[in-house]
Amino acid sequence: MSRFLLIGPPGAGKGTQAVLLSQMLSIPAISTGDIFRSNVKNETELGRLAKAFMDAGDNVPDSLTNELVRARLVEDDSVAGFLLDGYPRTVDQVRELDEFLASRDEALDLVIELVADPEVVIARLSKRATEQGRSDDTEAVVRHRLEVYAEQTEPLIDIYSSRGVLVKVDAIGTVEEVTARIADALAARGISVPEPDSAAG
Ligand code: B4P
Repeated sequence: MSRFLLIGPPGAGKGTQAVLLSQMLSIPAISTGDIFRSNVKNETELGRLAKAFMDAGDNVPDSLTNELVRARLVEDDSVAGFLLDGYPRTVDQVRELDEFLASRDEALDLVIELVADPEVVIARLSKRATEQGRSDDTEAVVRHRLEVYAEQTEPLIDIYSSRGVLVKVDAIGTVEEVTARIADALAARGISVPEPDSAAG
């Protein structure tokens, strides 16, 4: 079992936890947000197309997103497993991912939902705005991102829940506390997670 998805509202800690879990589980973390940000930074054609959507807090169109995830998932390091962070986040993206994984006789093993109160995530992202200056972390844009999450991504929770692969994890607490809760949730499903120190060695 090593095909995972981290899902949750903006600021719930997906990116933060994905980096830690990827090290602990020795699988790549694949973040569509990071891929888009790197394309924006490097001024590629994809970055040029994605930037306006990201700055407004809207999802980048599925036509741009699906293709890049497919390309990433066929890379050698993803064959044995992966941790998706922020993809899929629309019902169409679920369909696309299902089709792709089915073509390899695979499916997601576990979907980890990070549950966080909107006011907490707004506070976290406002802090990040002052630290990193991300253009989509202003309060107005964050509120819009939360609406987009509620409309377009929350329906995925029911989809994965009905498949019996969803686990909910409380994302309020320190980063270490949340990581420990995820590790417990994985352990409860028979997936052992080495301690960060032993995974690093
Ligand atoms: P993402 O990069 O996915 O942005 P995000 O939802 O804010 O998550 P992120 O990983 O950055 O933040 P995290 O919660 O870890 O997407 C950005 C944009 O890209 C989207 O709006 C969209 O335009 C586009 N996009 C991405 N994927 C797409 C897709 N599949 N389809 C269409 N469009 C797509 O952390 C937030 C902050 O909280 C951090 O500063 C962190 O330090 C802090 N934090 C984390 N855990 C904490 C804790 N326990 N306590 C205190 N602070 C914590």
